[in-house]
Amino acid sequence: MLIVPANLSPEAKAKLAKYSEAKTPEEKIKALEEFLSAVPKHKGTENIRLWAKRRLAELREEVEARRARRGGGGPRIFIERAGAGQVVLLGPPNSGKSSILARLTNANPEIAPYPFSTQLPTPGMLDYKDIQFQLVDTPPLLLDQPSSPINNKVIGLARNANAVALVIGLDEEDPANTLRKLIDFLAERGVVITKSKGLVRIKRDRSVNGIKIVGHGRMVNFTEDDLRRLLSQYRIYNAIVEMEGDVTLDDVEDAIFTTRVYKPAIILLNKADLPGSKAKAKRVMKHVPPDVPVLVVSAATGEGLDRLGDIIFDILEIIRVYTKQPNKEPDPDPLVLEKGATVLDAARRIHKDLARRFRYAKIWGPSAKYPGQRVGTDHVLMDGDIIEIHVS
Ligand SMILES: Nc1nc2c(ncn2[C@@H]2O[C@H](COP(=O)(O)OP(=O)(O)OP(=O)(O)O)[C@@H](O)[C@H]2O)c(=O)[nH]1
Ligand SMILES: [Mg+2]
Repeated sequence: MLIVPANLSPEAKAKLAKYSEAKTPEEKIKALEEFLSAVPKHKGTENIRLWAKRRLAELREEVEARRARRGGGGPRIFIERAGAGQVVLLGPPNSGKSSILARLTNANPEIAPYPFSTQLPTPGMLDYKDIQFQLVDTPPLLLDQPSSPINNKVIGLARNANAVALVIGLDEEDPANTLRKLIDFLAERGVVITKSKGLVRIKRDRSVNGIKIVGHGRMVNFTEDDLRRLLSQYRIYNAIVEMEGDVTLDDVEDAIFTTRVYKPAIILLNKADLPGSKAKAKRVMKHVPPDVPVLVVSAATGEGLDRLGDIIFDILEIIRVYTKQPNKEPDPDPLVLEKGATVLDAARRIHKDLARRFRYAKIWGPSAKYPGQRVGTDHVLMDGDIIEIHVS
């Protein structure tokens, strides 16, 4: 996590502000270089200097990659989403990401007893109760080489996904430590996997008069005045600040520099077939963030993996709603909607005209008081519902 030291000189803060205002990678590089030369070297500024250097490396990488692309194509690393949700498998080399994809889907990724066998992301579809989830195998994250260009690409994939699965091998000497490193690694790059942790998003917006606070966040040990004062130090005067969870002033300061995203996550402790792995898994459990589900699995035997679909369904917070025409059977392919979706959301999803011409809907299933209940647009749907929409 980036913590901007309170004793940073006004000059250094101004340079940082310049960085956060910069639009292009080239401008950002210039601002960061100036920032680094304006920060005195001592223990109190160590973290921010490290952050700035890492960010610089990433930006230079980005500029380099763009030049290379202009030079001529090259493989695309982005995987278009498909199915009811995209779940990206993340983890250190050799943890079994490719093996899990191969076990659960039709995909045929390369699997090898040595690290770095996967070079490009590979998607595969996992069948689950009338729907499918897209699993994406990725090249390994190099936790000990923070500025490796592979890392940035994999983080990009994670940011674009609906959820992430962290894959750790129980053959590791200290899997708990690897897991902790992986979670920190993601958090430092703006991918957070627990909701309880404060999430802040700052959207600069000149049309907003002053600082507008939105969301359900709880401000821990600071006031709105403190927030305004902090933002004004970075010359942010007009912005929407969105907060979720327990937010500290440090979280706000972080958000000025990195856009954080929350990704629902599951932890897969793989290679549970190996001797001694169960005891290791127990020790890892003690270090898992409380609201993140964990499965102890084996890609080799399939153990534990039968529960993966249920958990993905759960963390994505979605529901399946089956549509039907009057006097016909329901469509076997359900709509996939967010938990809490209403009849109006379903109508809009089917066709944009449908919402306008809507008269009433009939509902069968979990949300219906009785089969065929007649409801209006506000009716909240539940997983497994069947809906028949009547229009004028
Ligand atoms: N015993 C055992 N070995 C496994 C299991 N899953 C994977 N392996 C082995 O671990 C090695 C690495 O597996 P991969 O699936 O290639 O691992 P990966 O995470 O994709 O590796 P990279 O692509 O290098 O990041 C291979 O030798 C696999 O056969 C498992 O559940 N049990
Ligand atoms: Mg692999």
